[in-house]
Amino acid sequence: MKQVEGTVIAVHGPLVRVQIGDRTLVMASRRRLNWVGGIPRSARLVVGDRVTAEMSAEDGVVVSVGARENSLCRAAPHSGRPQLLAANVDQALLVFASSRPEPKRGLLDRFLAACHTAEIEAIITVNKIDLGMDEIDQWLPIYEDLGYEVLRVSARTGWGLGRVKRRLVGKTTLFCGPSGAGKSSLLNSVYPGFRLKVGSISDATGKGRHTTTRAELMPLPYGGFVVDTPGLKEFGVFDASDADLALAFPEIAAEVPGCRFSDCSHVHEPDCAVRAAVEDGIIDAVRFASYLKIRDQDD
Ligand SMILES: Nc1nc2c(ncn2[C@@H]2O[C@H](COP(=O)(O)OP(=O)(O)OP(=O)(O)O)[C@@H](O)[C@H]2O)c(=O)[nH]1
Ligand SMILES: [Mg+2]
Ligand SMILES: [Zn+2]
Repeated sequence: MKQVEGTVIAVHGPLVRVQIGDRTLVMASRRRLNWVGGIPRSARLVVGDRVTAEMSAEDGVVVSVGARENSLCRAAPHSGRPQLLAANVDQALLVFASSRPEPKRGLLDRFLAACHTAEIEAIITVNKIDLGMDEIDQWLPIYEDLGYEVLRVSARTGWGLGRVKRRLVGKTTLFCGPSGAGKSSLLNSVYPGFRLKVGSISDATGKGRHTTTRAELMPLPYGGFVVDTPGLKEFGVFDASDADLALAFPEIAAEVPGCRFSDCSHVHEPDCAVRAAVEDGIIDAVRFASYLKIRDQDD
């Protein structure tokens, strides 16, 4: 039997769509998959997985999965359990709207921490700047000062799209962020050939309508791949010890060596350099609150 290699570009329940060379095939997978890198905690195929399939005539069945270089999880909407978004991505674009829906800094901080622990480069993208930038400019510079790359764009007017396109060439980029932020709109502006479905913003809640329902990996005409994903409400940071989580906040990590106790929790101990830095305004109080919230929720 002939074996071929491919990449999972979409998951439809028990079936996956696999890109093999320049064609795609929907196939099932063998019940006992061979996980080359060892069985991962989330042993279900996701977009970005590199697979080997056995072909018979026109049908294929996935038999093995390559070791994942990285993967990014979100917290599942109801259970809160880790749910993989995608595997083997080079970078992640977190798309927020400047307004409608209102950006949530807690979600941004979680996303940045999750990318850090997954060792995936994060790029903050603020879309809809045609609706105004005054509010976001009150806090966005905090992130620029921390060294994060920030792109300000408008899918509607095309402002800033050139920079986005240049950042995508030759890479596999995950687009994620809340519903209605304009991930699919941005992808359509980057390459109109995608023709992705775009939703509206509810007048009642100011939120998106969860228009994109599954992650999909798509090739860019000028090289590289993008993954559009459904809007997420919660972003989990899993498998990070308290010390690792502090490392995911670079400004906190920088102060930790100054704490009197090496296992300082930065909550109640005397001579805590982290809390002192928060009080002095060296660490932004919202960022510190995000850190504490993640630490207390994601045990
Ligand atoms: N004013 C303005 N509206 C935009 C912009 N980009 C997208 N929108 C609007 O925002 C709404 C949501 O856009 P989508 O692209 O569907 O958002 P999404 O992030 O893909 O949402 P989900 O698929 O639900 O996760 C649509 O009504 C778009 O027309 C922009 O740059 N400016
Ligand atoms: Mg969408
Ligand atoms: Zn401390």
